[in-house]
Order: sequence, then C-alpha cells, then structure tokens
Amino acid sequence: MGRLIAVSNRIPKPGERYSPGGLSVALRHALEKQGGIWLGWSGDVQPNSVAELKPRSSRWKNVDYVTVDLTQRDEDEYYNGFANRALWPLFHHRSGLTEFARRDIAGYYRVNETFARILQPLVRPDDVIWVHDYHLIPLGAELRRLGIRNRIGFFLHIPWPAPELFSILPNHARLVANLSSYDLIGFQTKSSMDNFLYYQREEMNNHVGADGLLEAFGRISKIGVFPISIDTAEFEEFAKTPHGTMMRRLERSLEGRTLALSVDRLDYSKGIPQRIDAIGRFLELYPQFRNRFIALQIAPRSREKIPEYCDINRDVAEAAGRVNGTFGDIDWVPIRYINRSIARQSLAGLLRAARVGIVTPLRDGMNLVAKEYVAAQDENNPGVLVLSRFAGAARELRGALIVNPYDIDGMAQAFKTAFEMPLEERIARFRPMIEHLRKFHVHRWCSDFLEALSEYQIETALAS
Ligand code: ADQ
Repeated sequence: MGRLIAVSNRIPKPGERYSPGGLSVALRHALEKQGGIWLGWSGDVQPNSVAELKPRSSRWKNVDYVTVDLTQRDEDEYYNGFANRALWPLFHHRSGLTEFARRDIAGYYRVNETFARILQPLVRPDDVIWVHDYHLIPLGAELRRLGIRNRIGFFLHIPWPAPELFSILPNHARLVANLSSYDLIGFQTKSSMDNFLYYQREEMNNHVGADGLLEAFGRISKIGVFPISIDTAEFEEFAKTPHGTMMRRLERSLEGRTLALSVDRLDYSKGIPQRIDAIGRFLELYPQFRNRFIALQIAPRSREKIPEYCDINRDVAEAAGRVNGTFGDIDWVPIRYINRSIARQSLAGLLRAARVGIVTPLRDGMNLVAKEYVAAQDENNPGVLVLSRFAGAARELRGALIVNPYDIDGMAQAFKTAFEMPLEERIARFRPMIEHLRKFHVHRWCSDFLEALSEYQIETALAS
C-alpha cells in the first residue's frame, strides 16, 4: 500500500497540543496509522515582499508534516477573503454575509497553485492523495495540470448548499469543473450530495448514473456520502478518566445544580446567540427552573481577522449579558460564557458531567461535539442531547431531542423536556446512539473513504 498524502488548509504542528476544529482530530488518526505526508499552511504570515515561500518539513510518528507560510496578501485574499467570506457563509446558507471580490478569487486560485507546486515533487506513483475542504477545491485540478495521475479524493467537511445559493458565486461553474479532477468526491450527508448532483444535472447538463458515477467535463468521478465521526473508544475512555482538578472545581461551583453544556468554535453558523435567547425564554416560561441549573457555553475564538467573527463575539456576550441581567441573582447567573480552549480529556469529563448537551447550529456539515457528547455519557445515567435538525449529525443521532434552532420557543420547550426526562427514557434514547457511534467511528470513516477511492479506477475503467 502506498502512502497517504493529506492536504488541508491548516495542519497542527507536530506534537502540538490539541487545537479546536474537527478536521485535525479526525485526520491525525488516519495518517499516523498508514504513514504519509500532511501538507498545509503553517498559520504564519510573511510580508508581501518575501521573494519565495519555502516549505518546511518535520517528521513525527510516521508522518511528514510539510508546512508553508502564506504572504499577507495570500491570507487576506485566500483565507480571510474567498474561503471564509464567500464560500463559508454561502455554504452555510448565509448569503447575506457573503462577500466576494475578483481579487479574492484570484488569490484563492494562486494559493491552490502554490500548494500543488509544493506537493508535486513529493508524490510517489503509488501514493493516494486526499484533499480536504472548501479551501482547496481547485487543488486537484492544479495537480492534474502538473501531471499528477495518482488517485485523488476530495472530502467536503461543510454542507454543500442548494443550487440557487451555490450559483450566487461568480465562479460557480469553474469550481464544479475543478471538482471533476477528483476521482472521489465525498460529502457528509445525502442532502449535500443531492444538492451537488442536482446542480450538476440541472445547471451543467452533466450525466449522473444511478451507480453514483458522475460524468462531467471529460472525466468520471465517483460521488458518495461519508459521515465523519469521532474516535469513540478513546473519547469514552477520556470521559471516564477526566483530569481531576477541573472536575472538582466544576463540581464545587455548581453547588448541586444541573449542568447544561455547549461547546463550539465561536462561529455564526453555530447558533450561539439563538441558543442563549432560548435559555432566556426557558427561564421566562418555566420559572421553576431558576437557580436550578447552569448553562456553560465554551467557545474559543476563531478567524478573528474577519469582521463577522468580531460581531458574533459581541452578539454572544450581549445575549449572555441580557439573560444573566434579567434572570440572575446575587448567588446565581444562568449563563457562564468562556472563550478558552479545553484539553480533550477535560472536555470529555465536562461533557459527561452535563445532564443536557445543547448543540444547536443553524447549519453544520456534521458537528463532532454532538457525537462527543454521546460518547462521553455514563451508560447507566446518560444525559440528553438537544440537537439542531440542521447539523449533519441529526441524520444519525436519532435519539437526540431534535430542534429547529430558529424556533426559540421550540428550543425552550425542548430544554424543559430534557431537564425532566426520566432515566428510563434517557437510557432508551442513548443506547442506539452509542451503539451507532461504536460502529461508525472515525477510523471506519477513513477506511470507508480510502477504500472507495482505491476501488475507483476499476469501476471507472469499466464504465468508460
Ligand atoms: P468545526 O466547525 O470546527 O468543523 P465541529 O465538528 O464541532 O466543528 O468540531 C469541533 C471540534 O473542536 C470538536 O472535536 C470539539 O471537541 C473541539 N472543540 C470545540 N471547542 C473546543 C474547546 N473550547 N476546547 C477544546 N476543544 C474544542 C468542521 C465542520 C463540521 C464538521 C467538522 C469535521 O464545520 O461540521 O463536523 O469540520 O468534519
């Protein structure tokens, strides 16, 4: 078996402590197992005047980590520009937040070309290349242009939007043509895949076979659904052996009250202000719950150079202030809001300590926190997951209380149901979910994707 070459926008530094973001958690496992290369942006930025950006490489546990810096212009146009002010909001159905400039599109393509140029000399004939996420849609096409014939797969971690939304992008046709350079294109959910295929058929007149093969732009690509997951066994273990100090501090501070917990990157797609408003509505409608629980929101800041991310920080702080100001008392405030990143083992312990897990994104490719919450529970006394219908995870975690994150009253009602749910029902809802996650864990996700990619050439050879 050849090596696995993974490419993603950011990669963790070798041996670095865990950093938030679902992608890095999932990929590290696959690469260490198979051996290979992980290429991405170092996170460092050089002045525009720098003559040449040189990649750096270091090896750690069977993996060569190859990183490259970006120039300030690259960061502005590619990362803070087209990827995160056009693709991210649009793919999360927030067309009102979508901003694009031709200059940013050019920067997006330029950085993809740079990544391809760095990768090309490192590729051996039997390597398999796996490209990740919306930052790198054109990378496959750039690699093909440089003569790379290896199998290349692409996985989209975020949702693929409805065709009407996608076609808002001035370069929509070029982006889907770029995707045809991949041998396998994977989505988190069937609805994302259906949106993509509908666009291919209706807008592009391309042929989609019943066998999941797409004939487009002179190539055949295989299309599939691969819902990402977590390392269930490891997370279950973490939750049983959390770091003692943090747990003791939490327990002391709760003073016998129930804990409701939310953990998200600070992002407008995660529905945090709406969720806080729903806690306010819950306290208004059901005053008997006042002073009986604490809702802890953990949300490390992300993408801070983008204006919309400063706005969301302010919106969350204001929403929490409003609810605390209205319902808090001298010895109790309902919402605790912190921006810290938490070590995985402690996070697992916190999730286990929470009687209610609130995961209510407005739209989310999958949402790994929902899965982590389930894996962290005590089988004999599990908590209740309140989960948005617009998270990919809602397709799998059927035992959750599924809510509409835009419906504040509906969420308030669900919180009441969650707090009052008897043990028997909690167990009945929890069991099928944990069994599902024990079967469909992150290793299975990787092997399913890579297997589908390795089968690709045989099938397409037959089809063509
Ligand atoms: P994200 O949008 O980053 O990922 P998510 O799936 O929730 O979202 O993953 C976040 C990860 O970061 C989780 O493992 C969580 O435990 C961790 N994390 C969050 N806050 C943390 C904190 N304060 N301290 C420590 N860890 C924290 C994108 C897509 C998702 C998709 C993933 C994976 O947006 O929809 O599920 O990729 O494909």
